[in-house]
Amino acid sequence: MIKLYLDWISQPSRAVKAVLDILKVPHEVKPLMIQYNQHKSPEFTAIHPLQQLPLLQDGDFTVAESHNIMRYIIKQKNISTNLYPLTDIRQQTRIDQYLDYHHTNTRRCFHFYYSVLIAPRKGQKVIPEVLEKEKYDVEKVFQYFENNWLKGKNYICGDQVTLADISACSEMMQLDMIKFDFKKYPITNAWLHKVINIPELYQAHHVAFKIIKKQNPGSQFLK
Ligand SMILES: N[C@@H](CCC(=O)N[C@@H](CS)C(=O)NCC(=O)O)C(=O)O
Repeated sequence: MIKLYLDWISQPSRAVKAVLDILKVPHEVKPLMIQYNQHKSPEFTAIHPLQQLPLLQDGDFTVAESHNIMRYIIKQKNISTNLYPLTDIRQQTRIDQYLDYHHTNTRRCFHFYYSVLIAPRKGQKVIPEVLEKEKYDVEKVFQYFENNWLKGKNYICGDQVTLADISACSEMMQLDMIKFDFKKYPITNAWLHKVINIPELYQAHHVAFKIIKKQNPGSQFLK
């Protein structure tokens, strides 16, 4: 049985979990909590020296990096899905284009969330200029979604939900914990509602929503 190591608070972990559930791939969840350094245990380090989540183990084969894990599952099991259509090279390339962009752009949401919510809790000093820059970077990503990725389209890569939407939505939802004003970006906000309401993705956010409920009880995404 495939094993998926994850932390429910981790954005890429939630995205992979949702994809496995959407595709109905049997797997066993191995939850680890980064806040308690469980990903740094000797046992986990032996499997994944980079000590990062998510991680997938398929027998004796270990697969790291969320986007890589998603594509591995689809290719390895030869699954026919609009999430990443194996027979349409152009659509695959569009999806990969977003997934590559994600790491150095959308992922910046994490840095801003961390500085606002986590760093102060850990007693780490947040430099105001750095925070300002992180906020600016996130706003730039949202502007790019509004004016490019989602312009005139239902989803990032066209009319169908793909891995791109799942990964992006999971990352952006973290900002709901710090009361980010999504409504400033109406196209992106409407798209976020569509994507997060995919039942498997909503379910993968069950722990995230507990935090959102506490930090941002007025959240538009709570049910
Ligand atoms: N590019 C990686 C990012 C993985 C990543 O940054 N995971 C974080 C949690 S969201 C982690 O494991 N952090 C623990 C650490 O770096 O100590 C992916 O997409 O899987």
